[in-house]
Order: sequence, then structure tokens, then C-alpha cells
Amino acid sequence: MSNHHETLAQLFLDGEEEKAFEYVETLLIDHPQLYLFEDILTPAMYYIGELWEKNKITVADEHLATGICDFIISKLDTNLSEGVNSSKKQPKVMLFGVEEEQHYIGLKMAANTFRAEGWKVRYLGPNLRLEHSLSQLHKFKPDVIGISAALSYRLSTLKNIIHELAHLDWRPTLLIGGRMAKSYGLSDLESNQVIVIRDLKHLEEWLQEGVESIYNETS
Ligand code: B12
Repeated sequence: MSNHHETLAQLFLDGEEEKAFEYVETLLIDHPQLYLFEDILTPAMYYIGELWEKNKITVADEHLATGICDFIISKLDTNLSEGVNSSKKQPKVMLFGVEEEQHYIGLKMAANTFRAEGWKVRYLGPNLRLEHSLSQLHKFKPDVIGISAALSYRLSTLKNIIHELAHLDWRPTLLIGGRMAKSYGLSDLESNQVIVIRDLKHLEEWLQEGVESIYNETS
């Protein structure tokens, strides 16, 4: 098995952001961006989590690694927005992390994945209170709302958000992602309006197959 993620994690911990980006660019010669996100950057961050759990790195190291991972995702996003053809009618997605949730790297990758597929994206970051997300939602009226939650004790907040957003009058599709979706499945939250997304490969599948009705409505 490749240990690209460990090499990359070490570059993060050494604070080598330019070298880390060069490493990523080399991987992108032979692999799609989805592979980079799902199979390299995500395992690199999980590996950072293991080192942290074992007390081999400090919280400051973890923050440094997150900062460099974020830098890479942002840099890839800039390359992307230059290439996207915005002349055709685009479906819209808004993404945010639930109140008090600080973990946002996966959410940002999801935003980038939507952009790569030509969607109009509003990425609002983590830790957004429902009242604030609602004000932006009413302005933007997205076809899809992507919500992220990592920690298990966010479940009641998540349920509350789903309940509120499912009643929006234009009936957006709600995609639930994040570590909670990955670890706990959350299938009891699903309905014809709410879809739990395990990871970015699952998101990509949904973007390819499950999304036709949204494209039809916006064209
Ligand atoms: C970096 C990190 C932090 C950083 C967060 C930086 C940031 N701004 O994101 C800081 C230091 C702030 C932090 C804080 C905490 N953390 Co932390 N953290 C991590 C770490 C190491 C990496 C997180 C990460 O970036 N993962 C990489 C991303 C890409 O993975 P992901 O989120 O799972 O996303 C994937 C999917 O879920 C999906 N996805 C995610 N969101 C969305 C959204 C949509 C719409 C879609 C479609 C898909 C999608 O896409 C990704 C690719 O598949 C993890 C370890 C781990 N295993 O994840 C611990 C971890 C999540 N943290 C943990 C804990 C306990 C905490 C704290 C409670 C610690 C504390 N005592 O203060 C706090 C809580 C802060 C808070 N209020 O939210 C635990 C959680 C354990 C648990 N039982 O839930 C973990 C697992 C570490 C551990 N092994 O113990 N953390």
C-alpha cells in the first residue's frame, strides 16, 4: 500500500507548505483530484489524528497541519475556478458546518468537488448558527444544502437543522456529510429529501447519477 499520505503528513508537520503542494502536484499528474482528496489528504489528516491521540504531536502541530492542508485545497480551488465554464446554467449549492463544529477540511473538499462539477457554490465554513444559515439560504435559494458534522454529540443539532431546512418552501435537497456520517451511517435521518453522504466518492456518484432532476429543473 502507498504511504503517500504519511509523507504528506510529515511535510505538513514540518511546515513545508510549498514542498507539500509540489508533492500534491506530482500526484495529480497520474491521478484525479478526487483520489488526492479521498485517498491522500483525508488519510494524511486521519494519520495526524492518530499521532495526536498517541501524544506524538501537539495541538499546535495539528493546527499547522490543518493550515497547510487548507492552503493546498484553496490553491487547487483557484486553479479550478480559472477553468470552469460558467456560461451554462449552473445548479446551486450552499455548504456549512453545524454550530460549534470546528472541523471543516472535509466540507471544504466537498465545496471544491461541487465547483469541479460546474456548480455555483457558496461555502460558509464551519460553526454556523441556524439563524445565520437561514438568512443566507433565503437570499441564495440553493438547490442543494451540504451540511457537515464531525462529533457524535452534534446529533441533536443536526436533527434540528434537518427539521428546519426540510420545510423551506423551495424544497432543497439536503446532503449530510462529515465524520458522523462516515462513522455512524445515520440512515434513520434519510428521506426522499435528505441524503447521507459517506465520503467524496459517494458524493461524486451522487453528482453523476442522483442529480439529474436538479439539472432538469434549473435548465
Ligand atoms: C484537525 C483536527 C482538529 C482541528 C480542526 C481543524 C479544522 N478547522 O478543521 C482542531 C484542533 C480544531 C480539532 C478540535 C477538536 N477535535 Co479534532 N480532529 C482533527 C483531525 C486530526 C483531522 C480532521 C480532518 O481534517 N479530517 C480530514 C477530513 C477530510 O475528514 P472528514 O472530516 O471525515 O471528511 C471526509 C468526509 O466526512 C466527507 N465530508 C466531510 N464533510 C462533508 C460535508 C459534505 C456536505 C459532504 C458531502 C462530505 C463531507 O469528506 C471528507 C472526505 O471523505 C481528526 C482526526 C480524524 N480522524 O478525522 C480529529 C478528531 C475529529 N477530533 C476529535 C476531537 C475529540 C476534537 C476535540 C473535541 C478535541 C478537544 N478536546 O478540544 C475538538 C473539538 C472542536 C470542535 N468544537 O469542533 C476526535 C473526534 C472523536 C470523536 N469521538 O468524535 C478526532 C477523531 C481525533 C481523535 N482520534 O480522537 N480537531
